[in-house]
This record gives sequence, structure tokens and C-alpha cells, in this order.
Amino acid sequence: MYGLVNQAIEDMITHQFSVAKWEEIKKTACLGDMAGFENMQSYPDNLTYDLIGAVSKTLDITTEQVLEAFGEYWVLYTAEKGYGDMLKMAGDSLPIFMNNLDTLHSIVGSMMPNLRPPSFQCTEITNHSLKLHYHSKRIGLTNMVIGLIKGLGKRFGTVCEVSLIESKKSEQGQEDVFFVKW
Ligand code: 1MF
Repeated sequence: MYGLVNQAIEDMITHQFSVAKWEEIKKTACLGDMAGFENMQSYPDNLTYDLIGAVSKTLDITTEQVLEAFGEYWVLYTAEKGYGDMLKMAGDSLPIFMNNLDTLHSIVGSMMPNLRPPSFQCTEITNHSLKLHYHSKRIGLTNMVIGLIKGLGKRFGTVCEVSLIESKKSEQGQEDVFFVKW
């Protein structure tokens, strides 16, 4: 994944905990002598998974909890680190934004050739709920998506509930369906 993702993990830990905790996490992930990440460089996915695992171990919380917290943080982080206008273009309400996620990723992907964007579709849309279908080549990031949706809810001041109603791992990757209610 692009270095921006690893930078966001670093930022979350140093702001919510400390620089010392981050150093400890890097050591646990066997990245002790890594100075920092370049936002535009692409890194192996395993590096990000190792960091998530190391955060879980160091803070003594589950990887699901780490992923959810990180998903929420990502929405805030990217809004502040130069992607605010892009996020604004993707919509000013929770359902509109969710509907525009593929467009958002195709815009990022046109600049970043190594992006491997997930895909999102909304179905059964009502005034207060929808089903969000998530497809990704990456396995195991389901809880990050839950955090991302909750982070969007906070961004738009929309109280929402997210539940996982279908989840499938295959050769193609991860295929999940979430019920989102607001
Ligand atoms: O392949 C990738 O490197 C990659 C990185 C980040 C693919 C997707 C994403 C964004 N996505 C992270 C979870 C991925 C889960 C998966 O792969 O199955 C979050 C998508 C998302 C969902 C809900 C709400 C908001 C979301 O993200 C908004 C967003 C998406 C992409 C970026 C920023 C905000 C982005 C911006 C610049 C990037 C990379 C991603 O890289 C650059 C580009 C230009 C200059 C410097 C860095």
C-alpha cells in the first residue's frame, strides 16, 4: 500500500500515545531502523499488516480493534493531509459519499499507478439505511471498513450503526456486505 497508509498509522500512534510507543511498535514489527515512510512510494502490504499486528500486541488490543480505530482515523487524517478537497468532492453526506467511493478511488488511481483500490456498491438504499458491498483484493480489512464508515459518520455529524451481514474470503480477495443505518 502507499506509504500514506503507514504514515497514518504512525500519526495515529504518536498523537494518541507517544513517539516512544511508536518506536516500540516499529521494533516489534522488525522495522526498528526504518526512519519514515514516503507517502507516494508503494510498500508491500505485509509491512502494513505487520504494523497492525505490532500495534495490537503492543497496546494489548485485538487486530479488529486496531483496524476499526485506524479506519476512523484515516478519514480525519486524509482530510487534514492534503486530500480535504478530494474528500469534499466525494459528497457532503454519508450515503452520497459511500456511493462515490469508486469514483474517488479512480481519481486517486489515475495519479497512483500502483493503487489497488477496493470497490464499493450501495444497494437497497432507503432514507435511513443501505447495504454497502465491499470487494477487495486484500484479505482481512473488514474491520477497517467498519471504522471508515463510522469515521465518515463523524465527518458528516451523522450517528450511524454498521453491521456485517455477509463476509467471504476467496482467491479473489475479500467480499463483505455491511448494513449501514443512520
Ligand atoms: O492500494 C493502496 O495503496 C490503497 C491505499 C489506500 C488503496 C486504498 C486506500 C484507501 N482505503 C484504505 C483501505 C483499503 C482497504 C482495501 O484495500 O481493501 C480507504 C478507502 C475509503 C473508504 C471510506 C472512506 C474513505 C476512504 O478513503 C479516502 C481516501 C482514499 C485514498 C486516498 C486518500 C483518501 C489516497 C490518497 C493518496 C494516495 C493514496 C490513497 O497516495 C498518494 C497520492 C498522491 C500523492 C501522494 C500519495
